[in-house]
Amino acid sequence: MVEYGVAKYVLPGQGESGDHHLVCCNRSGILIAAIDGIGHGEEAASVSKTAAAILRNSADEPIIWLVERCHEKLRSTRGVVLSLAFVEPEHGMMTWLGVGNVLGVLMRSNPKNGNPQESLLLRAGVVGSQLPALQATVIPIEKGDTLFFATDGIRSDFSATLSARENPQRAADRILEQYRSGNDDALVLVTRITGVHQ
Ligand SMILES: [Mn+2]
Repeated sequence: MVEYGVAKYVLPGQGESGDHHLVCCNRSGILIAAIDGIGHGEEAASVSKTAAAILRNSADEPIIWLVERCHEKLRSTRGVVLSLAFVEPEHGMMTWLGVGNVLGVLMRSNPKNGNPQESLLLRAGVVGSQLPALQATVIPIEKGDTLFFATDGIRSDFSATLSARENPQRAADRILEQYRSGNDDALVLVTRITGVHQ
């Protein structure tokens, strides 16, 4: 139902990345997340892994509930910023939501109104310390539509070069190579919707 690729950059001198991703199937769809633990190094990695585990363990819940749950569980930590999407192939719908600055872009495989690109509305805040009012957006999706998530170790102008045709893993590798800032961990997650029942 989806095909995805991921590329990661770990800041030199750090043992592991503070950025994590999740692509996980549940009964009604696919939960997709990119998470950036505040700061970098081991502590950031541990917080973002905790967030990923919370999402995975409750993947059947609505995404607003999931973010609230992460917020409660991460209160004693430095927190994370994250973007989440829930794809429902059965209904041809995607719900997405972002807190902080993990950029989200959807590239349409078959743009009908001339604009192939939609951007995720991000709300300023940190999950675990400053949760904004949460509002998720629901948009229709079609086969071939491709979702890009990139943490802030990737320069935001990456969105000018996206295509719904490029192989997801190749796209993730290319974006990381061309747009990583080099002074932060970086993660690019590219997910293509390969099937929608309509
Ligand atoms: Mn970062």
